[in-house]
This record gives sequence, structure tokens and C-alpha cells, in this order.
Amino acid sequence: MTGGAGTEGRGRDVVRLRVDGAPVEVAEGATVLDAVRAVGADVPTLCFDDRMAPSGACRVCLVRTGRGVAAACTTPAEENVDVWTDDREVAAMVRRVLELMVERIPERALELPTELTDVCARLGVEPAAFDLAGRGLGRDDSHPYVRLDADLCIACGRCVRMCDEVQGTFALTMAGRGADTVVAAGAGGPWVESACVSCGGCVDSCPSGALSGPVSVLTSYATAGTAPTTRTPAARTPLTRTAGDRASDLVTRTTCGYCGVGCTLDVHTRDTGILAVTPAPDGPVNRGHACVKGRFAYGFVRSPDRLTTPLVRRSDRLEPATWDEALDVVGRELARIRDRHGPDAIAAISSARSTNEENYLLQKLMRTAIGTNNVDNCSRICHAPSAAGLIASFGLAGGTNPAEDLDVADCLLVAGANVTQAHPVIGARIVQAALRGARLVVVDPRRTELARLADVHLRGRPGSNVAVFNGLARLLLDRGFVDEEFLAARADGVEELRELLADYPPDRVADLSGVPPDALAAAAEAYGTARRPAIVYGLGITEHVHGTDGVRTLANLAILRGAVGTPHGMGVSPLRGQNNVQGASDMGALPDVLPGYQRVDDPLVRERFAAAWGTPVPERPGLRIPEMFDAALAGRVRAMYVFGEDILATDPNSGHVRAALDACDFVVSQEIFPSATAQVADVVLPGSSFLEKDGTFVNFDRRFQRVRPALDPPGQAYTDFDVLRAVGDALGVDLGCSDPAAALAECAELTPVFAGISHERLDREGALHWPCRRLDDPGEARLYGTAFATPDGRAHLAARPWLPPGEPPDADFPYALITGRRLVHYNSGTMTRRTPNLALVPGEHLDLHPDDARRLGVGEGDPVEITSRRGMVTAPARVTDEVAVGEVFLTFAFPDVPANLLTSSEVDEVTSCPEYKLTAVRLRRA
Ligand SMILES: Nc1nc2c(c(=O)[nH]1)N[C@H]1C(S)=C(S)[C@@H](COP(=O)(O)OP(=O)(O)OC[C@H]3O[C@@H](n4cnc5c(=O)[nH]c(N)nc54)[C@H](O)[C@@H]3O)O[C@H]1N2
Ligand SMILES: Nc1nc2c(c(=O)[nH]1)N[C@H]1C(S)=C(S)[C@@H](COP(=O)(O)OP(=O)(O)OC[C@H]3O[C@@H](n4cnc5c(=O)[nH]c(N)nc54)[C@H](O)[C@@H]3O)O[C@H]1N2
Ligand SMILES: [Mo]
Repeated sequence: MTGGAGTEGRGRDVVRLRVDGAPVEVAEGATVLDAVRAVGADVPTLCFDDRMAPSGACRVCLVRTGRGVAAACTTPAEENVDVWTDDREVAAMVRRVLELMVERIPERALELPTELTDVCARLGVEPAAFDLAGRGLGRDDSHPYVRLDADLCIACGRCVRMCDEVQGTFALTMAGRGADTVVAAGAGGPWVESACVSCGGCVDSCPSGALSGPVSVLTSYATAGTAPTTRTPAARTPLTRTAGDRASDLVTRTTCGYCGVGCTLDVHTRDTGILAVTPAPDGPVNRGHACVKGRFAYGFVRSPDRLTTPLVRRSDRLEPATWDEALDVVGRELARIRDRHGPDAIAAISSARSTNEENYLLQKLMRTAIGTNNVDNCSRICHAPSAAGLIASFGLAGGTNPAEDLDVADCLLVAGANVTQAHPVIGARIVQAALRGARLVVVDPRRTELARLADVHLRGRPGSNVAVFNGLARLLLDRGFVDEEFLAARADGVEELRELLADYPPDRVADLSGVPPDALAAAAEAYGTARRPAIVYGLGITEHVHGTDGVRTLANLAILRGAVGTPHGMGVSPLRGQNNVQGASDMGALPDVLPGYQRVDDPLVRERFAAAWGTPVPERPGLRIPEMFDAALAGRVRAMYVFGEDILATDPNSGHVRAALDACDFVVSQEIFPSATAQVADVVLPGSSFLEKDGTFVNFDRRFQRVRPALDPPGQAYTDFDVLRAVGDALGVDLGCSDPAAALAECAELTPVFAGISHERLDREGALHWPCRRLDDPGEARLYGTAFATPDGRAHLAARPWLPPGEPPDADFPYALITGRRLVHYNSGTMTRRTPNLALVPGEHLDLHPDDARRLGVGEGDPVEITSRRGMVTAPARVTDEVAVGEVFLTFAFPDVPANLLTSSEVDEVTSCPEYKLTAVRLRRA
């Protein structure tokens, strides 16, 4: 007997059978439905969905086999059996099943394009079989995105399984009895009040239209691989837009522009609007899943607040201007400042929200048209310590393993990452892995959703990572959980580390961090005894004054266990934040490296770029973002070009950023919204969102994926690519690269690790991991299989001591403020606040422990004044033990609670990444 979908560990035996007379071979464990599909035949299905285990509930996929009538989706394919899909008697049975199903479904179901109406039409179920009136079970329209029309529910349970088996939220149940059984959220109250996280999985799994999004579109999750009808972007010369010829109802396949997971999305458009966005069934990372932002938060794209015309500051007001006027000012001012104060008086911040091609152009603009290396991107304030730490430990700046390895890991160490909220599709995969029995260790001062599910939660104080990781490393060594052979053959530094770790016995680690010795021991045991251990981590590791040490001491654990660069090693993966922060850095929007991390201080590298670009490449590394602000205040930087970053809202210590911008003679903001930063700029250039442009992003596991325009930019806005080329023209420089494909081709030619990547290849083959060195190189999803990329080919253990944080709480400012993310809003919130996500989370609140709330006399919802050494903000309290006593939490998504007025200018000693994760504050009921 065979059975179940999981074939892992089983032999690769095949089963041979016949479908409609045609012989077919399928893998052992496959179902009759798999065999039917393998010969290209088809049987109708309703409850079946490629994304989850079959349930056999609807009985619509009945087929005749040599052994009788069976549900194809749950019946194992057996050797030498005959299957017939076209049996008339079986068809009559299925018709009868459907008639019984729809006799309680109202006739209006026929108006919707659903799998149910499709199947009914195919099997000749008459409209008269439907009920005229329905059961009167009512609707639930409480949720902005998920609508329930209970009368249309056929009780197939597919949505419930989607919520359990893919999303892992367990928000839905089947409620009621007999013919009145329908889906319900939670205990059956209003949907919006349930645990639903709005991922949309239930909506696009519903075959009957009972659950729908704002608009219904039919996407099939039962036949992966449907080819979308992608619009070819109209070719454009800078600032002359060719009208795109767009048929109505197109589906454009693209990559999500929110976080770094890199979900493949299908954007359904009609005329100039988006009908819906659905996760692509065969998306390589998301496999038909998405989250509330990618799936639903696209309404910003036609917000009336979109910038649709350039703005130029005249007598202290930003006023609409023509492109000629605006570009004229930009060209004139930048040239004036460059010529009078030197090229290094100009600095640019590039956009991790924008494409690789646009980032390539901006760094080329700065290095050629201006002549400075003063270009950086928000990786600086996010995962720069990951790049530095991973390069030092292993050799390359990216994560070591692909997302799919999380599915086979048997222990997941999740450190400083709130994955279910910040990378929800990966978070859901981690939840599923834990439910399947993988051990889960969470290192986080807050009790996150994953911490609640974890086998071990190491709840240290913010800023204690290095102590905790050193403590774990010591236990791995003491208890013999290390791979001595790997260490001898492939790693360095074990003796120095062993010496340092003499200072990190569990008791001392407990003093330094607050993590109890028994929890530390349990974590060491889980990671230390796993056969396929994985580490994923986030900003809780990097955004500290010793962030790079945090990364390196975390990487130590994988090295000690030989869990990186080996077949059983599931590696070390930073969950990169922005959709294209990996790409912005890969493209050389960094002050010390050209594309592909080729160093500007290497004369051979500079020569190669100079030859291709026809102009010398400046030699001196440029300024990092925090240094740009300091230099502006010192009068050394006179102009800033801010591309797709809202630095006034998101960089730390906003008062300081504001003063720096004020000190500049000239500030350009290339934006899609009048962000806080745009409002203080001298010129605002309207760019375009990811839904309106052509190019590529690189996701957190180093995958290049295509971005394709589903819409034209609004009004007079242009793609950022076109705008940057036009700025080059305004400075009298032709940046070349006639279109995004040409830009990536130029980059690939100059950068060995991307040499095999092109738009054409991505269109043909789908995603490609870098390094990808030749056109026939499939790309390296897993790194370091033979050698590490360090100069000596070995992994380097780091012996780094725990050092105190930059701004620990003290008597005057006794609370530790942690800042970070929540599910529904995204960074500065410029986009998500302009969508119905606002109905889900309308404002910011301060998370505060019940004991602290009592001490401060603060009740739920009461306003709390939060004061740091730099400023004061007020937010209503949310009393919760998700935060520990003495610790509070805020995001930075709402302008009326500007968290970055509070944060400090303390930065990581190696990379200048800010200490966002720890600010000393005092609290008072307002
Ligand atoms: N919904 C949503 N998703 C997003 C974003 C968003 O704004 N909203 N932003 C995107 C971006 S740019 C990024 S970079 C990622 C960030 O994704 P994450 O890194 O997962 O997000 P954060 O919430 O900033 O921080 C993660 C965790 O670090 C913990 N932490 C704080 N201090 C410490 C410490 O000292 N040690 C340890 N071990 N943990 C600590 C916090 O409690 C928090 O739970 O998310 C991306 N995805
Ligand atoms: N207190 C605190 N502050 C933080 C953090 C924290 O944890 N705590 N995290 C930090 C981190 S990790 C990050 S990455 C930064 C993020 O900081 P930002 O990158 O400044 O944040 P976003 O909100 O993503 O801002 C992007 C801006 O670009 C615009 N935009 C979006 N797409 C496009 C596009 O395609 N073209 C153009 N031209 N503009 C576009 C948006 O309207 C928005 O104003 O915030 C940092 N700030
Ligand atoms: Mo980030």
C-alpha cells in the first residue's frame, strides 16, 4: 500500500498503470488524479487543491478503475490498474452528486465565474437544479477584503484546510449541521473580529464563490502552471511615453513589491484598473500563497494622493511644474554644486523598493555623471551587518540556502525575526514545519506568534544576542554537538573561540541576557542534535551597535555543527526586508562596492567599469547614510538625491535627519507619494510603483525574478528608470541602457556573479539564483558545497565578546523601547495606509506589559507619553504580555506616532546600521 503526498525518504519506485487505455508511469505514492493529469486527461474537481493534502470530500472527481468507482484525488495509483475518466455511468453519478450539492445553492451562484459553475456546465447540470432562493444563511461583509455569502457555501472544507495546512492560522471551521453546514471564522462572530490574518488563501481556494475578495477572479489552484497573458511593456524613450495597447482583462505575472520573500503574483487588470491580485499557483517561493499586503494592499496604486506631476519649490512652496522645468532645475543645481564644491558634495540614497535596473542606473549616474561613490541604500539601516558578517564568516553577502530548505529542516532556529508578520509566507511555512514536528527555537525578547509555538523560547533582553549565541556555542562544544571533521577540514578559528567561550558559562550568560540556563541548554540540545538544522534571522540581530557581531556569533553555530555548505546543512538565512534590498546592494548602490560587491578600491575593477562606462570611476569609497547626514550638517554634503526612501520617517533620530536636510542647498525626492521626505524636498520627481514597471528584483534567498508592468504610471509620472535616464540627460550624460533589459545586460557583462542572468532567460526559465556565471549555469541555490568563498576557502568562526548596547535603559530612561513591524502595515506606511488595510489597523499603539501598565496607571487604550533623550511621542496603550516587563514596542508606520523622533544615532561599529532595536525611554500616562 502506498499513500499520502509526502514521498520523502522513500525509494524512487514507479507505478505503471493505464488511463483511458494509455500507459503511464507515476512515482510511488502518487494518486489516480496524478496519473490522470500525467496523460493529459482531466477529471473535474472541487475540493482538490494542489497546495494541500487531498481530502476526497466533494466526490466530484470520481473515476472508474479496475477495482470499482473511486475518488481520483485520494485513491493511490496502483500497479497495473486501469482507470477510465470517460465512463458514462460515473459521469451520471457525478452529475447527481452535483445536483444534490446545488439544490440548496441559490441560482445567483451561476452569475459568478467559479469552479463550481464551470464544473456544472461541463457535466450538464441544468440551471434549474439550483435553488431559487437559497437557505437564507446571510452574509458577512465585516472584513474589508474577505466577504462571505453563506448561502453559496458547499461545505467542501477547502478554505478550512487552506487556513490550517498552508497558512497555519486555524481561524476557520465548518459550523452548523447537515445541509446548513457553512464555513465560519472563529466562533462564528463577525469575520473581521476573528483570528483571520487576511492572507486571502480561503478566498482563492473557495470553489463556489461563498468566499470572495473585493472582486472575484478565477484562478486555478488545481492545475499548476497556467500561463498568464503577460502584457509586453511598451518600449519607451525617456519621458516620451508610447501608449500601451492593452486589451481588457489581462493577467500580468510579476513579483510582489512589499517584502523580500519574493512572492510571484498574478495581477488581473481591466482597462486602467486592477481587478484583483492573486498568488501565482507555481510561484517558486510562494507556491500559490500570499499575505494581506501582496494579495490585497494594491489600492494605493490609484490613490488620489499619488504624485502625478513634478513639483518644484518656489518661494517656499512645492508647486506643480513641467518635466522640462523640473529636470532643468535638477540638472542645473546638481551641476552647480558638483562644479563648485566637488562631486563628493552630492550624495544619493537609492531605493530598495525599486528594481535592480533602476538601482544600477542610479549608482551609475552618481559614479559617472556626478563622479562620486556617495551612494547607499536602506540595506545600511537594515541588513548591512548581514552582508558584512556573512562575508566574513562564509565569503558572500547573501543567505546560504533557498527557502525550500526550511521545509526539510528538522530544527529551525529563528532569531530576532517576527516571521509570521514581516515575512508571512515564510512564516506560514515555518509554522507548518513545526506542526510536522520540526523543532522550533525562537530567540526574541518578545513573545511572537512563533515564540508561542516554539519548543524553546530564549527570551533575552534586547541587545543580548552575542552573549546568548556565545552561550549556545559553548554548550555545543561542551556537549560534543559539533562536527569535528567539518571543523578540521573546512573551518578556522575554533581554538580562539574555545578560549573566549571559557567566559560564557550558562550562569554568566543568564546574567548578561536574562535567558535562564535550562532554556539555553534546551536550545543547544535542539539545534545541537538536529540532523538538518536551519537558522533564519532578522533585524533583532542586525539593528544593534554590535549587529555584525550578532550575525557572526550566530553563524558560528552553523559552522560548529557543519550545518552550512553540507548536504544536511540548512544554513544561515537573513530574512532580507525590502522586496529588493538584496538587489539594491547587489547592483552596487553602496559606497564601497560596484555591482556584485566588486570593490571600488580595486584598480582592476575600476578599470573594467571605466572602460565600459567611458569615464573614470571614483576611487575613494563614499559616505554611508548616517555619514551623509553628518556631512550635510558639517557643510561637506550640499545636495541629496533621495530615491524611493522616506528617510525623514524611517532613519533614526528624525530631528537630526531633518537638520541635515535643512542644511543641504538642494534635495531631490523621487517618490510615488508626498512622503514626509518629499514634503521638504526642493524638487519632487514622480516615479512609479512596482505595479507599473519592468525589471527584476532579487529576493531574500538571492533569486532574480521578473517584475512586469500591469498598469501605466498615473498622470505625468514615469517609470523610475525613465526618470533616472532623464536626470542623466539633464546633467549632459547619456547613461546608455535603452531599457531595463539592456541595463541588466550591461550589469551582467561587468559582474561575473550575474553573468548568466538576463531578462530573456528569466522570462524563459523563471527565477535564477546568483551566483550565476554563464548562460548555461542554473544558478547556485545552495552555497559553498565545495568551498567557502572566503579568500582561503574556509569558514571563519568569530571569537567576539558580548559588549553592552549603545543606549541601555537607566534610572532616567528606565524602559527599553523596541521598534519593528506588525503584519498589516509596511515600513513608513505610505502605501498600506492608502489601502483598506487601514480599516484592519487604523493607527499605532504602544505595546506595554500588564505589570508596567498597572505601575503607570495606564489602561487599555489610554494615551502614553513616550520620551527619549531626543523627543517625545504619544500613543495609546495596548496592554499585552507579548512584551516583557520593562520593555515596550512600537512600529514606525504612522506619522502621528513618529517613532524615529525617539531613536538614537547609535550605530553598529562595523557597518553603521542603527540601533533601532533598543532606545531608552521613560513613560507617563498622558
Ligand atoms: N508587515 C510588514 N512586513 C515587513 C515590513 C513591514 O514594515 N511590515 N518591513 C520589511 C522590512 S524592510 C524588513 S527589514 C523586515 C524585518 O523583519 P523582522 O526582522 O522580522 O522585523 P522586526 O519586527 O523589525 O524585528 C524582528 C524581531 O526582532 C526582535 N528583537 C528586538 N531586539 C532583539 C534582540 O536584541 N535580540 C533578538 N534576538 N531579537 C530582538 C523584535 O522583538 C522583533 O520581534 O520586514 C519586512 N516585512
Ligand atoms: N524605528 C525604526 N525605524 C526603522 C526600522 C525599524 O525597525 N525601527 N527599520 C528600518 C528598515 S529595516 C528599513 S528597510 C527602513 C525602510 O525605510 P524606507 O525605505 O524609507 O521605508 P518605506 O516605507 O519602504 O519607504 C519607501 C518610500 O518609497 C516610496 N516608494 C515605494 N515604491 C517606490 C517605487 O517603486 N519608486 C519610488 N520612486 N518610490 C517608491 C514609498 O512611497 C515610500 O515613501 O526603515 C528603517 N526604519
Ligand atoms: Mo528593512
